[in-house]
Amino acid sequence: MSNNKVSVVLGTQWGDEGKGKLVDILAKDIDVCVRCQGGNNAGHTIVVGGVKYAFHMLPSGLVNTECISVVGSGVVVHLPSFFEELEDLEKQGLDCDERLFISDRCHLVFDFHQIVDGLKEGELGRGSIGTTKKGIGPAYSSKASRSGIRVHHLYHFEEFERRLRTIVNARHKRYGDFEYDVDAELQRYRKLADRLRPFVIDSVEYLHKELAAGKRILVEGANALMLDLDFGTYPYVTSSNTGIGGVCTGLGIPPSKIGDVVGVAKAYTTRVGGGPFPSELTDAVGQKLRDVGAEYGVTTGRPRRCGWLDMVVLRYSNMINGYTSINLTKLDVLDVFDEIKVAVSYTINGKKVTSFPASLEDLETATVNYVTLPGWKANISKCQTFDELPANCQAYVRFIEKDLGVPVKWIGVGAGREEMIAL
Ligand code: 2SA
Ligand code: GDP
Ligand code: MG
Repeated sequence: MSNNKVSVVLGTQWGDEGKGKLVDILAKDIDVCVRCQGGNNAGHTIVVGGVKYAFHMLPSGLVNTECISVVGSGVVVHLPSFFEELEDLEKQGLDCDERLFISDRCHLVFDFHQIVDGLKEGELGRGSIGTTKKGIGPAYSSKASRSGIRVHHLYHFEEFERRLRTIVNARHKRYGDFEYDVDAELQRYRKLADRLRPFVIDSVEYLHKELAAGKRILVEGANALMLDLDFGTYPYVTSSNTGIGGVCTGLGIPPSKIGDVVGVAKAYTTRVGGGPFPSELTDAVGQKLRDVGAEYGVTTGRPRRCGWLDMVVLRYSNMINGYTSINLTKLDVLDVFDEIKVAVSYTINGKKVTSFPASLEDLETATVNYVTLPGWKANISKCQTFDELPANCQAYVRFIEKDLGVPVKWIGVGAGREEMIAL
């Protein structure tokens, strides 16, 4: 990871590629770990010495006790969850004292946003997005419509109260009479404001000063490119820019300060929630991927939809994010398959399509063109170098690398911190 430049870890597919694990590994060589978008909809799992840590809103860099962590201004924060997550980590023995900060520009997620998230999903019925119901979409809606409430408002409480009453009234007008006690909420937030005060910083000034001092900064992307508000499978997306653009807008860092951009790609594909997934397997093979890969949501416990690796998705994701290297993860999950398929193009209305289409209607009629590669039918979880991997496994990695034109620098062969091959 380079000095004077910000390094970035981003999800290349629909999330849950194993970003948290890579961030934790890189954290030993960095000074500051930052989240730039999303909220506690994310679920990043880290396994160290058999102990499992689940991160939702806080940066995964916290596992490394030398690392400072910052919740950047583009993140939407549900304060009660912020403190719950912190308490859970401290109960697991992580001392986070004086090494966790939050931007004064973060927008707040309130319980009413979470209620509205559920109501909106209910209105959509069968076409629902399948959100995590953490209030992420409604909070970013408040932000975009300029009625949001930011962390700094907590310290001008009259303004905070005025804004809260106004926004809750507006939501009642739109969604009718849901249960929400504004007076009790105000009392709760007075206390939360005091508790939060030591964590609050101007993150723009902080990060730029650290960069100028030669500190190494690592950005932990949450969710993934195919869930990006602009470039994902809209409307089946999250409500933030999960791609490289979200790093600049969510931190106040210019593109010229961005160095390495590591794309984390699962060796197959998963997705949680609704929306198109061209290489999805709804048969026994998909179930096998789910069982072997333990594909269940970290935040909601939902079973993840599973399918083969899709190079159309990865190439599209790379065009937008410009990966300088790839971390291929969960390659060990493919150990049990006789043969492995990889999607290389789609055919839509008789035409071969090699980039990811915008229209969900077109995607629905797409047939997926696969190539089939031989499996390796061997346990790779103990392999520590590329050379130790079986020949067919090496060929699978090289196939992806060649198709994408980006070097694979890390290969995940198990959930543990040490189960990662560096190339
Ligand atoms: P939201 O809640 O508004 O962001 O949901 C919108 C869509 O984004 C998807 N989404 C996710 N997809 C994968 N993993 C996520 N985090 C958790 C995890 C998910 C979980 O790590 O397992 O526990 O279920 C995540 N967060 C949001 C979501 O499924 C919707 O499709
Ligand atoms: P994130 O949201 O991208 O950080 O990923 P999640 O934590 O939601 O999901 C990835 C899951 O796979 C977690 O349970 C990880 O512990 C696990 N994992 C990460 N890398 C590997 C790997 O290389 N092999 C296996 N078997 N599991 C992995
Ligand atoms: Mg996850």
